[in-house]
Amino acid sequence: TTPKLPHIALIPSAGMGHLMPFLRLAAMLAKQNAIVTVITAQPTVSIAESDHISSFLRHNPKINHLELQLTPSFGQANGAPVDPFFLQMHLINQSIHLLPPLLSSSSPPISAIFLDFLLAAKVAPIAKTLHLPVYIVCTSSVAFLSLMAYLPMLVSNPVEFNKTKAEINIPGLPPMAMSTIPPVFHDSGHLLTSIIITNSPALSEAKGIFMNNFEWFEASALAALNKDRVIESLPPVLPIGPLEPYHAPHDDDKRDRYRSWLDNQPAESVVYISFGSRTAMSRDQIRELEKGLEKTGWRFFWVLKTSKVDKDDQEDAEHFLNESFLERTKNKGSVIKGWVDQQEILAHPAVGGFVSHCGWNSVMEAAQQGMPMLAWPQHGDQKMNAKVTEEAGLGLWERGWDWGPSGIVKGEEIERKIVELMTDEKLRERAKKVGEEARKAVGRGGSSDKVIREVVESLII
Ligand code: BUP
Repeated sequence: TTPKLPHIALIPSAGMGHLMPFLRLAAMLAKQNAIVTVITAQPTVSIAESDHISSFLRHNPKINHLELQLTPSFGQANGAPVDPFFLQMHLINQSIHLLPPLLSSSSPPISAIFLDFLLAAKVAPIAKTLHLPVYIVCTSSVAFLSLMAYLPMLVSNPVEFNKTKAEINIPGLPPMAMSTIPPVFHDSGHLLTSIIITNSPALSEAKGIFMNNFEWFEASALAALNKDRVIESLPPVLPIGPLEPYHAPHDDDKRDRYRSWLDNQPAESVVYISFGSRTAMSRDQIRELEKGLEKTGWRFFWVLKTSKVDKDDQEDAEHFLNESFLERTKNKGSVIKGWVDQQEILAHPAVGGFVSHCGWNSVMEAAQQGMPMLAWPQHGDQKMNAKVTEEAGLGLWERGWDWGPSGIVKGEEIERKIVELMTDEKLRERAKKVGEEARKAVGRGGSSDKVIREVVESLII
């Protein structure tokens, strides 16, 4: 009989940082002739998510789509407002009883599930009942995966895992500075913390853990995990990145305008600034960033966000910026509100540096382009990702920078660091080397390419 192509179900959790790598993986698997079904939660938190799902499906008509209908919720727990993305992660788990009928009615029958780490505990038992192999997709760095995998051990030892300690020790890894650990991890009642603690033990149920990463980039942390040094029961940790952007041509007026703006700038003359899809900037910090950018004299392309969820972020950039700043910089800079194609911007020859919050997808996109970064992390995994970025030689990281409750970074500081980002030739060289290694990994026969091919082949029946 002819071998049967595997039918893989992909299940992401909430937010663009989770959706994007899953869609990229879906496209990659389809290219290797796997049959692919993407299962997403409905409704999504952000417009960006629903827009990307529909445009992805339009341009990848062979990929199937199923929806998990969530029960509406009021976004409150114990009266306190909850981060809508964390709440969504929780709600997807609460609605997971809707998954088995979706899986069993798929045709041809599903042969494997690739699911988000944040769904592992609920989905692994379902997969077991259906005799389906499970691969977990981790959307962060290997360093952060280690921390999440070890978190149940940490929280069970409050004496050691104490905010006042300078660092923590995870077996097999260099000490981690407490300042890089998300403060909410000290509160096991916090929604994100409890989601992670619940899901970590289920990592061991999977056949492998995929990382949007490549061996060279985080080699020693990967080796530690794969030698059972962090925790014993982990399955192989498999770097398959940087995940390649999928084909989804998108032309609209806004895009045409910023593309042609970039086309008219000299090579490597533009600083690209973005803090990802979920991080809003305060008015005070916006003022300081304006000052810093203007003083550097470098050209800039700044994606401005002023609300956590895009639905609430409707005003134009002009509404938040100083009129005189806009007037003085009109030939030097561009400030955009709303979604841009980051992958395309990072690949543009005019862009020479990236000021980033260090969301993991952004780090991998910069790695792929060999783009020097200035890490300006805020919360979640970002500080740990910033450290990884610095250690790999891809970026600079000024540890004291914080906004929000802990303070504002002054314009002069920003100016100094951006000048360093744009003029440090050693950094540019190292970043180029990172880009070469990244492209080697995903090229035919490269380390990441080999891993994903082997997994798909192993699923052919
Ligand atoms: Br904003 C924005 N265009 O305008 P991260 C983001 N992206 O293409 P996250 C755009 O979304 P947190 C935009 O290239 C990346 O693939 C970007 O994921 C793309 O950060 C993705 O970088 C964003 O992991 O923030 O998830 O937005 O770290 O807070 O989860």
